[in-house]
Amino acid sequence: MKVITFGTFDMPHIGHVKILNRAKELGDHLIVGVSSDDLNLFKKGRKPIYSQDERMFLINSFKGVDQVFLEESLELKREYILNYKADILVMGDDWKGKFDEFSDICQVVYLPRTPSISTTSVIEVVKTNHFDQEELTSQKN
Ligand code: C2G
Repeated sequence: MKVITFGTFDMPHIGHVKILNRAKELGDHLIVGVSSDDLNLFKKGRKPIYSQDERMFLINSFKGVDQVFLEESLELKREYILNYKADILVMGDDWKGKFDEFSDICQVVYLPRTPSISTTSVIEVVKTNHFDQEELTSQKN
């Protein structure tokens, strides 16, 4: 069974690893569409911290991942599913209901998101810690 999933996977974290592992458990071949830098600019209004080449390289290095490709448009999901002959589409449940239209060509499964972790929250922690560090340094001087 071939499983396909999509995502930005910027600064990969435990939530990403968990959904990839759980997606792999549903079949024997895992294909990951990594969204392009331009698609993210359009989707989230900013480019990811890691470039698309770095993100594809990182995701391809994960044990359970068999194949990666660049997701260049949200409108091409049906074509990607058909081209890669996927039997199952897996997404986190923040996308619940959004891909039900593809249930005519594959099984659509939404898995629960890992709580309390996101790329955005990691960026915030890094920013805050940087600020604290600056405060500490200025207090010392
Ligand atoms: N995810 C998760 N738990 C988290 C964070 C993310 O399970 N704490 C899942 C998301 O639900 C998604 C996958 O990890 O299925 C990738 O998440 P993102 O990198 O945030 O990708 P996203 O921007 O949702 O892109 O075509 C769809 C898009 O490309 C999906």
